[in-house]
Amino acid sequence: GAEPPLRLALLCRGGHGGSTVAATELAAALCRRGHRVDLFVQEALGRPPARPALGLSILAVGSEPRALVDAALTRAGRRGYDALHAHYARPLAECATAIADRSLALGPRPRTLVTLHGTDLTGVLGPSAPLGSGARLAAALGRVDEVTCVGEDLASRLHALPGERVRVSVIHGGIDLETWRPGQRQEGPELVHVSTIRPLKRVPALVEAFATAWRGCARPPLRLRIVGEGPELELARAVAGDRGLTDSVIFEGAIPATPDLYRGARAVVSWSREESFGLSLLEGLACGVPVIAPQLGGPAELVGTSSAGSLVADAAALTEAIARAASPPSTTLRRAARSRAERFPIESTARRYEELYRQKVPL
Ligand code: GMT
Repeated sequence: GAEPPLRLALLCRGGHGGSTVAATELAAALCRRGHRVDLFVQEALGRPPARPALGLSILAVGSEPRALVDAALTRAGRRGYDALHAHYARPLAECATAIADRSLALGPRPRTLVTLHGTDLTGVLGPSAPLGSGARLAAALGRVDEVTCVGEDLASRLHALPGERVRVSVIHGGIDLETWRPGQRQEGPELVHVSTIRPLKRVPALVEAFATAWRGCARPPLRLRIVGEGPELELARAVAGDRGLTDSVIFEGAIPATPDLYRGARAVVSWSREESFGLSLLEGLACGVPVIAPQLGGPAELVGTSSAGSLVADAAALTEAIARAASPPSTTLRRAARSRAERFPIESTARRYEELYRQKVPL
């Protein structure tokens, strides 16, 4: 017969980061499948779920891990959770383990899962990471039932962690294809960039490439619309000012991205130094917008061998791709973008996680 609905707790950081958007949209998709989900956020959500979802509760608990654990145990009550799913490894993996340990008094131990989204793994690898942080991450991952990654490339980096090899499944991120779809074209030709404007997003260099593409041109034929806030916002703004592009590079601040932001854009563009998935690129593709992105990790997995975008290896190739965007994409290209996005429905992502939530804990 039909399996009973699950009672789930998803834990995420809150704010505007991609891991939080991914957790929120997964929570909403799980509710549409009939489950009840409590989404615990450390800070307020930057953006609500794209569609309201019955059975979804969002609980802001602050940044203190202990407060999150206590709030989840109170909320769990006698019935307890079937599974606890942390989005972003630390400290949320430890929180999930602590909640599961302390739930034992109530009944069966809930399943524990951690999804690695990117910098939660890559930020602790390599010489610039604080000493011992890789070991702490490995220990945290060693204590949960399942570890998943949002992309193949990210998963391939796990072997660099110290200690025993961590078993991992790749479950790509997904998108609500009902909400994110092509529609009325927006006014004026433009490129769209959405990010948290941190150094790894290389936004000043993106503005520089945009300036180089139109050097010597009195008025660029395209605008570059930048959505987001972060530590390199002022630097990016200064580059635009220095290059005389204050009218052509538009900084929107941290407004929530919507389908209307992308619709009709010439391309959605990223120049990240690393990107394990690339949710905003996928939002653009789903709206029928081709991507211009670095030839690495998530963007390469999203575009695959399709013609849905230009994957560029260096700043010169980025500049060329931006210059080519002066002509509008063909209908064939817009269709290729949409059909590539259709490989990543959030329902499939939710189904894969549901299988992991239901697996029995080995005795
Ligand atoms: O990209 C960000 O600024 C936020 C970051 C996060 O961890 O919240 O995003 C990561 O997770 C997203 C959702 O899975 C992915 O789309 C991003 O590619 C990934 N960021 C990086 O790998 C740098």
